[in-house]
Amino acid sequence: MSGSSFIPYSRPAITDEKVLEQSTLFYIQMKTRRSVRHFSDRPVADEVLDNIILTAGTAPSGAHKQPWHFCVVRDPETRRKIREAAEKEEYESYNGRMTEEWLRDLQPLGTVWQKPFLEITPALIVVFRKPYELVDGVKKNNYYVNESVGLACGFLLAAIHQAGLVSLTHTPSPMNFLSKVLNRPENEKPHLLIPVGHPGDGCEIPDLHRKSLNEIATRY
Ligand code: IYR
Repeated sequence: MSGSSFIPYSRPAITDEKVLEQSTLFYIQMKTRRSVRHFSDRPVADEVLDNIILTAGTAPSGAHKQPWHFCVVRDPETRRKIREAAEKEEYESYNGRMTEEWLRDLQPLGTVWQKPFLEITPALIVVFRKPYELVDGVKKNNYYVNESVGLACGFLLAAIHQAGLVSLTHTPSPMNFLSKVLNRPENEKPHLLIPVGHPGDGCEIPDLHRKSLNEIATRY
């Protein structure tokens, strides 16, 4: 017995011209995605966040283990705790833990240890990775967990952008405080903290440039 069962799969018939058009349109859409740090408090519906997370859950994963968990945090008191703990760590990072080179590299982004957006946005999505599952107290291994969760986060960011919203990939370091504040089980490790919402009035982003195709790709 192979233990597998297969079902037919195909995509709708499509011309080469349409493939080109769709790939172009998607690129045009995605290239306007930017990380923002200045959010408004305009609400976002639960259903929107559900769709975004469902999209992230369509990512491929090692042995299809789907080793991720997404926490949607709206509760003000929980967010106050997250901000307090994140800023405590970030203060230490910006004042001694990060190297001079690192701080210089961050200068164009204008980042600082203060993280008001953690309380301003309508929601935070905290992504956890699951190195293993706990089934009746027994550890079951997951595979390529970082790769899988990275892919899911990519899908998540694309879905946020496609919905017309903005986000930030925030990595307070270390971020084990998130396990505690959100009371997560021992087999979940915090991976990324993603504030989601609309840009604030007068929002500005650094004038960054993306590498050209030739810089990021080689044809053989
Ligand atoms: N985690 C810090 C510092 C930081 C690090 C990198 I690498 C960035 O691309 C941006 C920020 C912070 O969130 O401010």
